[in-house]
Amino acid sequence: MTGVLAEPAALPQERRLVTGLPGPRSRELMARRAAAVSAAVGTTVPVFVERAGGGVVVDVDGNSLIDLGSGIAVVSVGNAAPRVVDAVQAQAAAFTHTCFMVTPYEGYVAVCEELARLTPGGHPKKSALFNSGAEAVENAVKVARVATGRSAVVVFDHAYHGRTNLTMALTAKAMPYKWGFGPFAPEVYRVPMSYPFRDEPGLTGAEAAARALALVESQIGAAHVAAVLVEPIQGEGGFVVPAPGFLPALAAWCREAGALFVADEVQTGFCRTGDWFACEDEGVVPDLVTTAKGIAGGLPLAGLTGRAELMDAVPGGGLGGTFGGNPLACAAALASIATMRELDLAGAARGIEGTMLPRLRDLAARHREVGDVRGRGAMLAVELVRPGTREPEAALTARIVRECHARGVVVLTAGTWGNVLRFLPPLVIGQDLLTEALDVLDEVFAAETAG
Ligand code: PLZ
Repeated sequence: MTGVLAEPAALPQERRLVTGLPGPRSRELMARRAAAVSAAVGTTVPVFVERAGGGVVVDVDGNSLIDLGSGIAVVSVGNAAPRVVDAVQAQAAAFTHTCFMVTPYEGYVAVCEELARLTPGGHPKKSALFNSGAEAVENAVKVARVATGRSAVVVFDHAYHGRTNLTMALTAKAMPYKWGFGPFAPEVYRVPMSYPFRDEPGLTGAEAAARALALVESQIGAAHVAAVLVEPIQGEGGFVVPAPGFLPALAAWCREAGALFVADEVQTGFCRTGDWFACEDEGVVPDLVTTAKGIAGGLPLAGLTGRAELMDAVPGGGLGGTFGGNPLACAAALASIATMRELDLAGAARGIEGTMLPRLRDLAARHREVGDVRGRGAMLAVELVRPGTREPEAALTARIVRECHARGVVVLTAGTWGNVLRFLPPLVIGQDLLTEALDVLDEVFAAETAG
């Protein structure tokens, strides 16, 4: 595994701190930010970026941080990946926008062809392109309702699907995503997720599915369900990996009930979990798949892909948007997908798991605050608890994250209780950087759990 092909040549792949973080220029910019940007928009790391590439983010003070976040699972091919840069530059010089609904262009079609090839299942598929994950999920619900003539949507505890009105309704966590923003869209029903660390020990995936589906049948009625919508591995919810058998059981129930099985692969898709899509791990074939994030190397693009007859059920003109499938974003997606193939980034994700998982398990063996280590590919997490319990340890999580940032490693949190440290390195990160980041994590754990 090497990141060489995908790094801008001039950007050294190293952790280098030349000021305290944030440095003086970042502090100045943070002050301007505070004056001009809504306080409602959060900041994970208070350093301003000047360049980024491979596995590092370089700030305006010249500090180089190791990136274990990928801008929330987006720059899987690396930041400013050479093929993406070339493709976007060429496209920008040719034309930047016509609106696909006004005068179409090939890039949009080519992305939809790739989505048909790459998403699970050999059936005829069609796609529509959008700007954000939330928009793709909204459109999945629109298609599911028209195609089935039903209205109910089933979602899960800890789910995250976006911040628009409908996707807030689909998202579980109130603070900060939904706080005060209601009323929310109706006909959304939440049932328990398979969450092995927190379920009763030994509960199988099939049993967890039966627990959820019993509620669906008694409280909605199978005949009213348009869609069961699930993240194959939950993202913002804390990298919750359902027990084996859970997703297949949901998909089987949907087939039986005439409901659509919708996989939200916005965070898990495009090689992140070691396959093109996380559903492949158990051979699950969704009726509809949503994609975004990693699809286009950092340009905003999202897709909804599904069985051709479902995607064609909506009347002409029923799906769209001014910017959806923007030509720059499509060029970036085609270049990103080519890069994923060329560098075998699914294999790279499995390699990252091979490096990280033993180290995280070793961390768990030394620190009883680590209650669970989980994830797949380059989507890994540790859940922190009060030793000997399953009580969430959000304060310790926040301290560890802050200290990792101070030492030049970008890590993110997740989880309903904010007690999950999640790791989403670019798939092109070099082995040395990854190992160094894990060393920093070890040091920080030792420092923050001492005494
Ligand atoms: N579905 C599974 O993970 C986005 C959100 C960050 P958008 N997750 C990151 C934040 O705090 O806003 C996400 C996801 C899954 C849908 C979405 C929504 O994707 O591109 O952010 O709209």
